[in-house]
Amino acid sequence: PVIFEDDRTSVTTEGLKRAFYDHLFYTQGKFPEIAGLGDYYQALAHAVRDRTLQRWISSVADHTATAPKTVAYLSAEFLMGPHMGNNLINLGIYDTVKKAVQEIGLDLNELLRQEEEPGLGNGGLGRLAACFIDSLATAEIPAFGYGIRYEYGIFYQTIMDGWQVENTDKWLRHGNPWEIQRAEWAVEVKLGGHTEQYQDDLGRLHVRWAPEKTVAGVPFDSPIVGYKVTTTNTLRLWRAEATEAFDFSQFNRGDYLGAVDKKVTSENLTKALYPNDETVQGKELRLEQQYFFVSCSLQDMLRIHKARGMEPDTFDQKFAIQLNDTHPAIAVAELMRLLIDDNMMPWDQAWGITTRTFSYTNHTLLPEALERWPLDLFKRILPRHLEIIYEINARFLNDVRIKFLGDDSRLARLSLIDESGERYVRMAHLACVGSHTINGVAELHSELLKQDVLKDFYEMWPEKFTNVTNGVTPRRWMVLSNPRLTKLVSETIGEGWITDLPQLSKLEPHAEDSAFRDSWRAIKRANKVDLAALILRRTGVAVSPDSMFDVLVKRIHEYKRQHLAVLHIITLYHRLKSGRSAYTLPRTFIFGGKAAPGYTMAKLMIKLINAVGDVVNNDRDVHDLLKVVFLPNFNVTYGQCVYPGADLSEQISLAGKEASGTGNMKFAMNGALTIGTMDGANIEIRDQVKAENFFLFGHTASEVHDIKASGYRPRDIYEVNAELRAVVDLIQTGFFSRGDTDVFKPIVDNLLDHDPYLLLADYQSYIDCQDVVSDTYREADTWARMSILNSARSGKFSSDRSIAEYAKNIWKVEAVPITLKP
Ligand code: 26M
Repeated sequence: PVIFEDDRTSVTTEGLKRAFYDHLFYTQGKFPEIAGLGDYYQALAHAVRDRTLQRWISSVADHTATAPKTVAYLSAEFLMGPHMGNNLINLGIYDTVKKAVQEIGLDLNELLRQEEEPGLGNGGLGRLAACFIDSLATAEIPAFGYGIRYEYGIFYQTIMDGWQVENTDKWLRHGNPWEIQRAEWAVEVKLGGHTEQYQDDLGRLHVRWAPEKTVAGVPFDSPIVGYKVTTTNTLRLWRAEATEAFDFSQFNRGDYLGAVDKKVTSENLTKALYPNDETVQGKELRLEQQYFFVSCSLQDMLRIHKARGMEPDTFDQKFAIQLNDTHPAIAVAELMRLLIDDNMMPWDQAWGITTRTFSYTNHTLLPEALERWPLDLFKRILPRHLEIIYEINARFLNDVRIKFLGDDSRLARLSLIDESGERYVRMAHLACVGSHTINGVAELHSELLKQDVLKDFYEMWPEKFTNVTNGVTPRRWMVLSNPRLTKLVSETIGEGWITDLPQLSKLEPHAEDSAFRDSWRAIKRANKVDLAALILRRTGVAVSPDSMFDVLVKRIHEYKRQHLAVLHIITLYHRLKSGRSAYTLPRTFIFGGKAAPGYTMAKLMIKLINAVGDVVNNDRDVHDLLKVVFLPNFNVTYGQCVYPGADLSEQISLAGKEASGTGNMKFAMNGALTIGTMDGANIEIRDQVKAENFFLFGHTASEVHDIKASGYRPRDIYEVNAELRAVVDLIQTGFFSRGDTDVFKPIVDNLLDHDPYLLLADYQSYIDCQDVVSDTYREADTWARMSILNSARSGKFSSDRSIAEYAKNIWKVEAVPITLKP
């Protein structure tokens, strides 16, 4: 039933056109004649946001009235990507809006390109959070995403002379039409200072935290619309502001500029996203960011809980809180503080509630990514939380002592405090102790957690450990980004696959239908033409859609081994130069990804890719058979063009290092074949698509373990492998650096003398496998069959499946269908 239809709710072409002009005039304040593309985008965005509101408010009203158990996904990052296209898809109004916009004389794609994407994340972890909140809403599960409204998201990357240069990402420059500021639900967050004990009227002892300063947290809400359901959840991101009280006291002392200065300092808290992934530095501001958004979010949940007429003692029955890695792990101590100090709850009761509320997802096995805070820093910022952590630790270690009597080294290993040298608070330990469930993000990763990184915790509480393999949302990563494929698939098997991805298996028989294969290939070709246009626009390099598009896009990291792909490129180049061009399949190597600004080796890897590209792309002997491009500023928006246009997906991390990977899933869904190692979710992708449709190479995680244990000597491999030696020597002798033998020396020396990520050990296997890839690609029909089967068998990798598992096994939450309110 149409609830009430007016300029702000109508989804007819006429209604949408009216709404567009209305916002152009009343929101943008422009006549159509003088409005620009940016104004048109804003007008359309407001028209679309209006159409989310009926569902959004209805969802909030229903959730308030019936108080269902609600998920709170706590994440320091939400890498949302542009909202507009996704909202059009999920609202089911994409085609109508496209038509309305056309009738106005505009092109929807051009309008979509106007949106500055909210890049509030680094990579996989932040993007996973975005896919998960899409799937939560689609599953009609009441949920909040809680995070930080960074003013500057992940930096904007340009390439100058082959080097990465970072610029700030001013994503809020033109305002954010998708958010609503909720000043009325602002909260206060304390920082620093000291604690003191006091007695209440009944003579009971309590602790009071006298902070050095307070900051205000202001929520900014965006609607998260489920796909073709009424449920619309809230992404609530917190912005730090100066508290009124703080300003005022300064002002009264006559120090106006001092007050303004403090205001600026407070606001610095949510200024910028830390652009590191997988390595941590113990920066004070980062700890403040983490505590700030955690405290805001927990206070918010307690407010909602009380507003629904309930007491804190039922909190765990109404909220399931997921910790997205350890970044929000301070929540364990903060909930204890709120229950004990603010709600006067006894310790044991508070601890029961806390451990029944939290669950923790680990995303990494890399030791350098494990968060630990120097004790003195921690104490200076969060004195009360340190006391609480000491108490948690004392009780926990007592349990350990009883379970493993006499095992003192185990106590030291498990302690929440690292006392082996300088003292640290171990955040993963806090997360493990405070959670009822701990999960890894792919089968192998979850196994390695139990055997290695969290072994002692597994031995303490084996029942806490489980696996939830990651997934990605097919709405953004197929329907929105690959409309051509979506049309073909839906015409062939209906539309059920969009919310039930395993239905893609109905495509399998069509792999044997030559007309279907032709359509499939034509779609890939058209997507490659689009991708080639993007590459030309962004790099100036013309690439041919008739070449194989061989793609490696992800954060730049030594463990992800982008430089192994470079060794392959140089191998092919070297073969070509020695007159073997007849065997060379035309390939375009497409790289993209950001390096952490302080990660020198990763930045050098980018320079190497570009240096090799410069030589290869411009060498006439190559006859355009090989092209190497580095697409600058790889982000969600570019991903939407890259995954659909890829022939080959490179997933070449050292086995045992990539927790899961999620790009691998986006490629497979869109019909790319994978060349990959036995790492993360690659293993499960290969299980699904079957070995014969997957290009496997490299040592397994357990072989890697053995190689390292028996004293790995990479130089020995270099000495005996002539082709590898020629390749490394080309880099070493300055062939790609105009004779400069210094610039790439750190990479070469590292490979020959240390090679911690076993590039040389996996080199020959990789090259041989790539030769098989080339031979297979030449058999266009075989490739098309394999491509169809990859997509048809990717159903497991929908985030809908991941969310269903979390909901059933971890959160114990259910769907709550929403009725539209008049
Ligand atoms: C930590 C401290 C200070 C500053 C930044 C960080 C930090 C930020 C992001 C550390 C790690 C971060 O992300 C890690 C990440 O993205 N991990 C990836 O998670 C994906 C989703 O589970 C997996 O698919 C990838 O394999 C894993 O690398």
